[in-house]
Amino acid sequence: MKAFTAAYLAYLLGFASAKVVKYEWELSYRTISPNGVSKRMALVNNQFPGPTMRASLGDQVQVTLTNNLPDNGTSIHFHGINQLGTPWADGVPAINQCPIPANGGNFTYTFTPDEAGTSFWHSHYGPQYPLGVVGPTIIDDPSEPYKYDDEYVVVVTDHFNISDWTLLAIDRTPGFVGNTGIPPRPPAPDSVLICAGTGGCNTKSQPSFQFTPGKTYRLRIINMSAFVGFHFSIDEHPLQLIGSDFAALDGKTSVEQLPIWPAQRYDVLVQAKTNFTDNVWMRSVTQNACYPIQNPKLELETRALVNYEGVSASKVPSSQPFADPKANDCRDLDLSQIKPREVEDAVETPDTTIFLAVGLYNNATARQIQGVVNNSSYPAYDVNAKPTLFDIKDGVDVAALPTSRNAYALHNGTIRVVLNTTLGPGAHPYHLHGHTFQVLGYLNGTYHGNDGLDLVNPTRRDTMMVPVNATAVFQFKTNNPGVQFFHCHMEFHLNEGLASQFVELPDEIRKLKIPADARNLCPK
Ligand SMILES: [Cu+2]
Repeated sequence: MKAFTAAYLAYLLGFASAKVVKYEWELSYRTISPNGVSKRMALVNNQFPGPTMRASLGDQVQVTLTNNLPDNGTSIHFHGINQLGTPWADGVPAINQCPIPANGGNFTYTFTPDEAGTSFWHSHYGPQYPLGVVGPTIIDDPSEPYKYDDEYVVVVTDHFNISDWTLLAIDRTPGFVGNTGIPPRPPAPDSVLICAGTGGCNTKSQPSFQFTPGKTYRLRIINMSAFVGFHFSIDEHPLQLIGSDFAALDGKTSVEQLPIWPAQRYDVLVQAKTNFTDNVWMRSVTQNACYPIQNPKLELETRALVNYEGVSASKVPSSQPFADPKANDCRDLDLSQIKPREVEDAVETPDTTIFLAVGLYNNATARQIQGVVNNSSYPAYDVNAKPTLFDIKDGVDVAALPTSRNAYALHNGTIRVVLNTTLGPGAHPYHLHGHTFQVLGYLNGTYHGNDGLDLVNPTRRDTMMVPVNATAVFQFKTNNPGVQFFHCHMEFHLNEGLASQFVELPDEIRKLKIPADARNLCPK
């Protein structure tokens, strides 16, 4: 899809100045209290959020992760990084890597980013990521189109007091709640947090972002939630949209309220006022109407301080929020508001169209909530299964994979996916690995070819909020041999089975040379 964009050309030309960027990360348990309640978390280098992985387009990144957990494997997925030519570094157990073993196992993720912007990395091993195995990713574009004076990483996330891995698995234990005939639900968040980047939530504190009058700030806003989405805003300061996920935007739209769903990122420019002698609130407001599971004790709004130079940080703002006409509608921004900077129209006639009906329901026989894709629930807890990538490389046909793997073969050409959520209640932040795709539309009715779709320079991103009772249509070109996980990014929905995988260009996968250290993670 991005094969001909300026960013990709810059990436190719950039090899002259490309660097090797190395990180040494260590995962271990540590007890911290991000919301004032003590919790044993799994942290990389003892930080929550974890270290920032930062590189430039064309750099080779080498992240060595040592797993010092005594009792669980792990894996890291660099969300949004396409892993072109390195599909074994995508970090999904049972899809494209075997877990890094407990008690000192290690693996070096080696890859070359091909898109710039803001993202994050996280464990893809069972429901491990809400335990803290998560941190920011920044990929710099040497020909960055936007000018700004300074930048901040702003992480918004939900937080759960439950600390034990098996308790997070509570909704996978078959049974009913009392005599209700309803299977157990996953826990609701206990808090929502704003964290000022790496280590920003190691202790409970109100984050503070410094503004100097007249300067322009780039905020890299990342939703690292396992479950909930937010409306983000800064009182009296509009947000100029310059990036959504790894797509640079045209910068023509400013918003007062920014809906941001799990795993989505927005880059915005904020103009600090001149002659301003006050502080204002930054707000992240939980969109609780989107979720059937709620905690009445959860404080829906969390705030951070925007502290103007020359004003005491202890001065409590009296600023008021913008009115919110879009409150709780559980939708992305209108697609017309997030147009990419580099124009690319959508192919009108895709080579392949895949129809997926997805949703959650109470399975009375299994006594579990199950997420299904075309009536098949994906076994996300099966972390030790042989990765599909290795099966395909070893000659297995896609058609011969177990049905529950929800595998679809993608061959050469333009792929259109029509994703329907009328099967069960709920809006789902759906993420595709390996591609920044074009979002052609969220339809209220049935899919009829190009009717109602936006084919003129449509939004590009890697995580879209598919509304309730809707049909999302998105499109991409196959160019990335590998096995691309496609799943709801609400961690519990993924673990309930709302996932499938695209085996992209299987004939090309068979020509890949998979490094021995990737193979060696698998049991002999
Ligand atoms: Cu979901």
